[in-house]
Amino acid sequence: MSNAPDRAVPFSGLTRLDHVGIACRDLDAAVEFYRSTYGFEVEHEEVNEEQGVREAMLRINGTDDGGATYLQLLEPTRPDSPVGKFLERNGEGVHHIAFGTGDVAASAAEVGGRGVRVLDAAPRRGTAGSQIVFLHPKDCGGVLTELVQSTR
Ligand code: MC0
Repeated sequence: MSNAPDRAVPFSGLTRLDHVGIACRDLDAAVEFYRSTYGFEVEHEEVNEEQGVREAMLRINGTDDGGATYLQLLEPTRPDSPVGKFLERNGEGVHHIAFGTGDVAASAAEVGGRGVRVLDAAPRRGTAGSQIVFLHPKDCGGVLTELVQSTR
């Protein structure tokens, strides 16, 4: 079977898995688990008050398009944030996946044009100065999905 894109489907501009976001209650403990169990190191850490998270990016590998793939560990800064509510309902675990693109506004418009609800009217600031939009999990098979234009 060929992996070539089906050109009957308009190109979304998505080129890689940028990261998997994991909700945790204690960021330092989660970082230590991934470091001591797998040897993954933190490349970047920050607080994003708009999103209500303290987060750490652990680089897993580089990719052909010059980007990279990460685990993103997310600790809520307040209980009424998306990650805070997720933890309350589900406990710790996978919170979202994020696909990388060179043009997040164009990719969001493409995907939105196919009937998927885009949760952000304009891209917001994500990790390390990236531009991000979220897609509604109910339109994505139950998976909260982020599109990210990374600066890395
Ligand atoms: C909620 N739902 C999820 C979900 N969060 N389903 C799958 N994965 C998730 N992470 C489901 C709930 O179970 C519920 O289903 C329904 O969606 C409504 O959830 P809710 O929490 O009661 O309602 P809302 O509408 O207030 O919030 C859900 C929504 C929100 C996805 C719209 O969390 C949101 O806007 N998220 C995007 C922003 C975000 O997550 N930021 C944190 C990461 P039922 O069946 O019970 O109705 S920030 C980040 O990651 C940045 C730093 C970065 O990457 O750089």
